[in-house]
Amino acid sequence: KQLSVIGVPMDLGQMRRGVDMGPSAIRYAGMVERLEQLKFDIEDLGDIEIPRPDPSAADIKQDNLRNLNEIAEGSRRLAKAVDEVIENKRFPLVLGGDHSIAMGTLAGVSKHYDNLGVIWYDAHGDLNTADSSPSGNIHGMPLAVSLGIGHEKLTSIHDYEPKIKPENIVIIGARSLDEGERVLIEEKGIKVYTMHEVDRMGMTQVMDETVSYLKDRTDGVHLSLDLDGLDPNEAPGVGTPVIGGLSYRESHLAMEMLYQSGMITSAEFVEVNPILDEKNKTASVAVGLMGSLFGESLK
Ligand code: DIR
Ligand code: MN
Ligand code: MN
Ligand code: MN
Repeated sequence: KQLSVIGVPMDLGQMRRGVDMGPSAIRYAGMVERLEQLKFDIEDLGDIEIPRPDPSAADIKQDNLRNLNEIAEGSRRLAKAVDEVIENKRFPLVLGGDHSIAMGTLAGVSKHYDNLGVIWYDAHGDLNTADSSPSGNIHGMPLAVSLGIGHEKLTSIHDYEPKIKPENIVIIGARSLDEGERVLIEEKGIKVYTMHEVDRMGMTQVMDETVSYLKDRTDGVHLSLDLDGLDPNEAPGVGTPVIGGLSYRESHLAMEMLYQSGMITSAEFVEVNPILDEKNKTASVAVGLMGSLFGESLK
């Protein structure tokens, strides 16, 4: 299998500095070596250049959309790069950076599918708009934007919209949803496995259902994995930790079952912040999860 890695040193979608070093932290944790052991032909395309915001305007919010223009431009560049990787028949593996980058990733990926599925592994729904957002942070909005809901500068990235359909989304690990996000989930009929369902059903059933749900209706599935989906004890290096999260073992099981399904056609690992981390633990967890996603533990 041929795999292309793209780093996105983006930290403008939220308030904590340091998440722009996520791609370096993940590489330093041994990603390439780990995946090469699985006989991947892996090329690292390096990092996308992210525009620097005007320092005098650094925390001015435009319509409750902090750093809107810079994030839109960075996302356009990412979309282009991801599009090209798929054009070359390679698997795109994107390293964040904050979760706002998913707008660019999905823009580049979904062009190639009629019905792209999305697994959103996250403590949050990332379904806010400028109107519903309590923070003005765009990393809380990429899933809504990809549905075509949000500022036109974001929904129009890569010149088409929407990128995805609500019935092709599965959110796993949610435990911090804002009011507007709950309304959107209900209204659009988005499938969500909160921590309540994971606790009651167990990860095995959650993933069995997720795989059979997406198998019937999609022609490709993107995994967008926010490390804050995991419990902060296992993944402390994230900007918005929420207690009571998915365990290390549950997460490995989920990745192993996705590997067995054979359905994942692109992936991204986001929100790793080495400044908030303990000895690069969170990046190491990310690399371990990549190992399972790409078939490591079944060899
Ligand atoms: C919150 C936090 N819902 C917001 N979102 C985060 O600012 O919109 N997403 N942290 O990963
Ligand atoms: Mn997120
Ligand atoms: Mn499409
Ligand atoms: Mn999150």
